[in-house]
Amino acid sequence: MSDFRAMADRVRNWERWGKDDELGCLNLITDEKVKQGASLVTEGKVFALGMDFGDTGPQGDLVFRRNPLHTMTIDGGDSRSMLEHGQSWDKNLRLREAAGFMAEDIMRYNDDMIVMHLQSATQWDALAHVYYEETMYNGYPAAAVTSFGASKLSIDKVDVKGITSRAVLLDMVKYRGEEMHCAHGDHIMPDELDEAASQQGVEIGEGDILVVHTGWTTKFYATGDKSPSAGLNWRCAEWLHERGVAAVAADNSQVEDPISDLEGNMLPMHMLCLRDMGMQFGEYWKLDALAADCAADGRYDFQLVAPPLRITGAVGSPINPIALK
Ligand code: UVW
Repeated sequence: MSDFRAMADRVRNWERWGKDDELGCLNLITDEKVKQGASLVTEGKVFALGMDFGDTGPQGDLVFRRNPLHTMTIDGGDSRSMLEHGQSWDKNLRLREAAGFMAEDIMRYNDDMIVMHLQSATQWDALAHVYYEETMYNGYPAAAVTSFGASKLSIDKVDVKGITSRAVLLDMVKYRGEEMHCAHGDHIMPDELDEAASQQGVEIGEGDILVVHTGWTTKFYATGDKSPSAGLNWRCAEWLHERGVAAVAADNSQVEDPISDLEGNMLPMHMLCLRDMGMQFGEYWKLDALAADCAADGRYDFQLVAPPLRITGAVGSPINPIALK
């Protein structure tokens, strides 16, 4: 744990962008960086990186996170049976009557709703998502998150940044020569990130978003297997800090390996990145088509557009990130 503590001290960004800052490393995305990202769109290729939100999603039988529950609140059956019973299904009935329209309207509609864990599939973790020793990023107290939501570091605070920038994909499946995914337990180490970048001929610069392909979603869609793949080892936190990465995303469940090699610290990279550095995590991104295209054209950088939903006080947001080349 002493190595972890020492690294936490080295990478901590508290007050780097002011004592009231709630954006963290997204501050590194400058106007120039946004323009650089946009300049990478040269071919009109679009990759939607979101998984499906529904009962075929990646959640297993953990009680604290389930796949979304989607239900219809009105459909054709309702309007037919309401009309049969002399009721109007028309939500604008009073307005139409006030406007003098008395004839039954021909318009019909369907509505639906969803009940979901915001972290159940493709998502951003907000900086309020994790903490240790009762303190979150920039020194905000953990008590700023209550059952009413997060009054600090919630996901709706970061929408001012887009979130869009130049992004770089590091394909660890290709680098390791795996057929489908990087096996769980074999943590991805910082020197492998360097070697993969150099093999791909790409550099990671300040303000870039790093996207890591571990093959987890490829395996999930091919086999239905929800067990983990490898993730980044927590020592990669300093690698991200040194390069000025603005945010990191992966196709696995937690970016980092779900079993760390640190006793008493289940998710050390979450602690270092989200809490000490102020770096958001993107999880469950669907990267197989993008990775295949990058391998085919040899270009591993692109524009990423991944805005969170403005869910007030939320500690995460479902998203459908878009990569453009
Ligand atoms: C935790 O499990 C705390 O976080 P996530 O899976 O959203 O990264």
